[in-house]
Formats: sequence, structure tokens, C-alpha cells
Amino acid sequence: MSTDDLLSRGTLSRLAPALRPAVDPAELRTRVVHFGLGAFHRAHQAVYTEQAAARSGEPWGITAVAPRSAGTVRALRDQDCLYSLTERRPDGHRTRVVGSVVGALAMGPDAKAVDALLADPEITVVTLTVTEKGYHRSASTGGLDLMAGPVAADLAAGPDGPLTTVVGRLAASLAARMRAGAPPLTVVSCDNIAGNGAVLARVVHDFVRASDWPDRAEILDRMAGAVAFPATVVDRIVPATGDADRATATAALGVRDALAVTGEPYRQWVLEDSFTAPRPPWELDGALFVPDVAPYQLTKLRLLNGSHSALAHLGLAAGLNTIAETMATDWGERVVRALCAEVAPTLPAGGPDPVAYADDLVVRFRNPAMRHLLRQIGSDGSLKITERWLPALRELRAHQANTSVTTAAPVLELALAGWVHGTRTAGPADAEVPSDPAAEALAACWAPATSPVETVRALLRVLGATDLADDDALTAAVADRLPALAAGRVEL
Ligand code: CS2
Repeated sequence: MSTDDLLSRGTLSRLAPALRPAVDPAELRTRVVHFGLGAFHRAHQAVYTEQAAARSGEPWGITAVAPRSAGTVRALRDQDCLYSLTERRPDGHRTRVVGSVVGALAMGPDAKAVDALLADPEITVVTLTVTEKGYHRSASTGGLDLMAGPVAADLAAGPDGPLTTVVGRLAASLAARMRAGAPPLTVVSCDNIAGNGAVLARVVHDFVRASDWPDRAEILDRMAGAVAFPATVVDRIVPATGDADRATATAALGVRDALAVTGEPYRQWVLEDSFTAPRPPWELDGALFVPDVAPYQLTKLRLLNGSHSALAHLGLAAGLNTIAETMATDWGERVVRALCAEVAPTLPAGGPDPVAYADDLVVRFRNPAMRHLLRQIGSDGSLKITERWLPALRELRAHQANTSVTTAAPVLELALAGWVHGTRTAGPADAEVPSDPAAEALAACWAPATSPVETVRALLRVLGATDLADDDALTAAVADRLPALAAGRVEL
């Protein structure tokens, strides 16, 4: 066997049994459509679905739709949709091929095929990993931002026009399904957003409502009974795949894998138990179905993702590159533990214990086998910190107003200063700094002769957080932190 050969169904039989998928992909049919073909999906939902199919004997296969990257679709098709996952453990790594993806489509060029799939009665589940910016939410209303360029273009596109937003595509395809009278279906947002199910339902409904479809009222009516949007919490640390990761996979497999992904051993999926249609029995692989995901969701968002973003923005200010590097400093672990302790009072009861959760985070973040770039986590900061830090910060400051405490959220303030510091150079053209859809507006807050406090205020306004921008004690506290960070010092 030669590493010039590509991973495919043809070369699969040459792999050692331990490296092969848990299912025979030839026996699966598309019953799940997934939007967002990134590494996270391949290392998370695709694995749960593969295990659910293997353990139940039910033919749950996934057709993955790439919103933009036609290149990934081609590469995946070249490999018969097979790819490998390498679990990176502190004591080594383990590679195997995942077999649950059975089709790949590019959302634009393959729009008709996507529509046909979503109208197919066999398809009863749609999942999404499109990141925060894929939802096109308005910072002020939380609903669909009808003024956003791509949304406005999709609304103006007409019935056969090309749609570029996932929200537009989903709304149009769901409308087609409703018109065809196909059975109910469940749409599962797997993005790191509080109340992700309700958020997705809202932007999809907003799109239908703002459309010029003559039957839009009827569509909305039918969707109310036939399309569920449960909330979910997804968890697995999956760094972007690098050349070294692809080389590791190829060495382990003996065939080339252009779509290899890597992830930590840990994974979790908690789902709101409100599906309206058949679904893969993900619980057979440890997924948890609960009536209310909020305690899990807020714990994960505010503690794990909140610490991740804090380490990313502070670490970048200190000139570091990876999460493991931040954990090797004298402040990394303290930031994680102190942030978890600070935020814990804002979490609803019924979720994991915050102290034990922080202990686990320290172990996961320290994993020396993982190379998780701060730049990746720091990207889209304007959207991420709005989810991860600001709601807790608001709650803590409101509580502080009723007490004699001088500062209720020193760690979040420090983290915010780290983010503020980085916005100075934010720009999509510069590959060395995290990218952000609001980069230009953020950089403009650093106009010459603007005082640090005014800059902090202006930045918070760009985030839509006018209440925090008007909080003088907060903006002063954040501005006070900037000189140390500018000197590369993280002082806790
Ligand atoms: C990270 C997440 O890139 C980021 O913003 O915080 O992708 C994180 O690794 C996952 O949510 C872990 O489940």
C-alpha cells in the first residue's frame, strides 16, 4: 500500500480493522442533512451518528452541505466522503476512519439537490454548525438582521435566485417541504449560542416573514406544527487541522487523507428532548436528552468557551500562540479557575458543579498533545464574547450595584481588556491576527486623540452593548488594564 493512494471506499479494505469505520458506509442512506462541513462536525455529530447507526443497525447517514467551500466538497467526494479522526491524548494518539458521511453538496451550485433532500420524507433531521456569524443576528434585536448585505440579497433573490446564507437556504428549503406536505422534521443548531434552538427558529421565521412569498403566512403556520428547533450543547475541542495533523493521519492509515481531523478524547452532546420526527439514537453513544438544556448550555458557554476566549485574547496580548502555552504561564490556570469562580453565581441550578468543571477544564486545556491556536479561538471575537462574557458581566454588575463590593467581575474585566487590546490591529487582511466580521468598525474606535475610556465605550457600542458602554466604572476599570497588557503583562 502506498501513501500516494487516497483514502476511499476502494482503499478501505486495505486498512487494519481497528482503523476502519464502525459502519459500512455502503449500508447507510442519507437521513440527516448537515450544514457546515468543518472539522467540528466531522469530529462531533458525525461520530455520534456513526456510533448510533452502528449500535442500532439503523441506516443513519449524513449528507453534508458546505455553505461556501466547494473545495472541501470536491475533496470529500474524491475520498467517497471518508475521512479520519485522530484523538490526541497526552500519552499519544489514535486514528480511525469515520463512515457516517455519505454525501457532500456545495450549497450554491447544488441548491436544487439540497432542496430535493429537504423535501424528501426520509430526511427527518437537519443539523447545523455554521458559527455565530452564520445566523446574521441583529445586535440590537437578536432577530435576523434584515439590513445585513447577504440577507438582503437573499431576500431579493426570488424563487430561483442563488442564496448565499444558510438561513435563507434553510428557510426556502423548509418552505418547499411544507408546500410538498412532507412529514415533520427537526432542525438542530449545534453552535455555541445560548438558546441556540430558539435563536435559529427566530432567524428562519424572520426570513420567511420578510420574504415576498405569497404563501408566507401559511408556511409559518405549517412550520409551527411540523418543524422543531431543539436547543443543544455540543462539546469537543477540535483545533483546525494543520499539515502535521494530515501527515500523522496519513502515516497511521497508510493512505493519504486530505480531510483528516483531530480532537481531544473528551466529547459531550446534550439535547433538548423535543424532536418532532425520527432521529438517530445518539443516546446509544452517550448523548444526553433532557427537558431543559439551559443549565448545561450556560455552564459550557460561560465557563469553557468563556475561559477559552479569555485565554485567547490575553495570550495573544502576551505574544503566545496556543492554549497549552497559556496554561504553561503563571497566570493561565489562575485565569481559568478565577473566571469560573467569578461567573458561577450567574449559572442556573441543575448544571454541572462549577468547581469540578473548572478542574476538568484545566486538564483539557493543558493537554500537551493538542495544538489549539489562540488566533482560531480569538477570531470573530465581537460575536463570541457577546455570548460568552457579556451576559454574565451584566448580571454580576447588576448584583454589584446592590452591594458594597467595588468590583464584582475583575476577571471578566481583565479578559475584556485583552479583547479591547487586540481590536487595535484587528483586520481580515492580516493573517497573524484573529479575523472578525466587525474588524473595520472595531479598529475605527482607536482613532487618534481618543482616550482609552472612550475607545472602550465605542468598542462596546459596536457590540450593541450600549448599557455596558454607559457603565463608567466598568469602562474605566477596563481602560486601566490596558497599559500592562500593551506591555505584554497579564496581571491577575
Ligand atoms: C472555541 C470552541 O474556537 C472557539 O471559539 O472556544 O470551538 C471550543 O473549542 C468548543 O466549543 C469546545 O466544545
